Amino acid sequence: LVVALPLVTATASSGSPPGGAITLSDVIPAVAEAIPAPGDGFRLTGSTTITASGAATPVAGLLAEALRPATGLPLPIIAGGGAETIALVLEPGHPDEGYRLHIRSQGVELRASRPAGLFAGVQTLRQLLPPEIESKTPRRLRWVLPGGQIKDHPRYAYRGAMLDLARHFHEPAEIRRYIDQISRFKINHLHLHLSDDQGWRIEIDSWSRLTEVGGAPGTGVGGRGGGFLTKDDYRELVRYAADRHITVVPEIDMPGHVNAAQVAYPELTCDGKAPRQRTDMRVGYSSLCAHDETTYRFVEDVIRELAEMTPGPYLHIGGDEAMSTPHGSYLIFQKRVLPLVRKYGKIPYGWHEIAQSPAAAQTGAVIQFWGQESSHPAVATSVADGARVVLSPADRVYLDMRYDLLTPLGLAWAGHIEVRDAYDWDPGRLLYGVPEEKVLGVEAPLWSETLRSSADIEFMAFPRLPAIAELGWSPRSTHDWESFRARLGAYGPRWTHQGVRFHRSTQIHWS
Ligand code: TNX
Repeated sequence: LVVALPLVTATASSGSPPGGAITLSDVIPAVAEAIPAPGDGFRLTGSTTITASGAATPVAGLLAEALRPATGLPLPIIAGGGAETIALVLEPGHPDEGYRLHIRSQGVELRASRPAGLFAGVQTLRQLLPPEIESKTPRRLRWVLPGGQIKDHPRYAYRGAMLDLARHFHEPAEIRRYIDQISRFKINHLHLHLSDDQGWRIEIDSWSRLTEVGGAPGTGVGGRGGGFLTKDDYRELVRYAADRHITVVPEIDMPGHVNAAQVAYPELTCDGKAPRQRTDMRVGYSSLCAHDETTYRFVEDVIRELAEMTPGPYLHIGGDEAMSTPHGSYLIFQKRVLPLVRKYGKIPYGWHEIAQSPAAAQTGAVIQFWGQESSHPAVATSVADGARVVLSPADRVYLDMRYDLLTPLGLAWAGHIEVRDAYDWDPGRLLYGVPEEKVLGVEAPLWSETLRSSADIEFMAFPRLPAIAELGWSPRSTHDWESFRARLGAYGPRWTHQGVRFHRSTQIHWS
């Protein structure tokens, strides 16, 4: 007998007062539905266990790893149930990545159809414990989860973050750190921008000078930094991300943004002459040659090798700012290259300029919209003909834009983006002619011209990334700036405990 639970839609919570009790709705991204049962909370103690078996076990491992340092509790993972346990249960009937969390004084049940749903539920559970749970050393505290039920699932299947490794290389350890942080907000795709005019950051066996030359020291903006991912580095990152239910989306940017490749291989230019190496921040000056078969030999080799090491469904071919590619050549190029992605089993993905090519719709491509306008006829036409869209409007979600005039890092060509600008828009209604059901999701790109360290990355991503994560995950009905800013303010101490140097936006009352 299946009894429908009397769940209510979460209403805007005003967040907890500093030091006040955490309630079931104090989560980022906002949960779809919650019914609190105050007074029926579950307390973690020395006898608490985590119950899991089969495919739920790795998620239980991550939960235990998250809770042990601050609580100092053993929290053993056991196969059979029992009293005082947090049970991770896999069972059919829940939406993709959705989960149910039921917290009672006798125990906790987290249910989902697949491990991704359990992982999402675990991120919720962590936020329901006091901020000190983020401490790396044991704290003496009452570790109580608030009682009640949560039923949650994502609004969009694709919730992404992009990191630019080309303008400044970021080491695998820095990428893993970012993966850890974005996974807390239920981001499920990490897009890596692996090549640009300055550098080439992924090893390709059949064209080895790409990284020998394009990944050499001094290939970052301003001649600083350098480096690249070996194939093993990349595979290891893919695995690390997958353990956190994040799919890696690799991007090779073309036909523009290819100066580094052309320095390594002058035959990739139309005149065969090697261009000079460039580490300035200008864009739009380089182009592959659409009329030369060498181009397609190169592109096919790169796509093949990249597809081979990428288990995820998407392969991003860039396509943006090809200002020195004549329009006709751009169309010829895309007509050849978009189907090549399909040939190697991947879904073609590109910046919205690819919408100019009928091949985008024909190949069922995903178009990443980065414009600032509310109407884009080429994108709307592509969508009507079969393409889907990921939304990255530059004036809302570009994490490399400054917050305000005083921001010490970042650029400002798409304006200043404060937390409220990042939060207050609706992906389902952004673009005329792009209906909600054609929106695959949202993505927050972080371009690295001005960013080098993890501290730089974190300062720009936090607290805006959680705003975009909420747009991607939470139902439209929960959208509420006052609720979001209260929950964000209460999140601040968690970052502080983690050692994340976030931007203390003056729009937020930080606790
Ligand atoms: C535009 S948006 C770019 C990048 C720059 C970025 C800086 C897009 C697809 N291309 O080449 O890094 O602006 O904000």
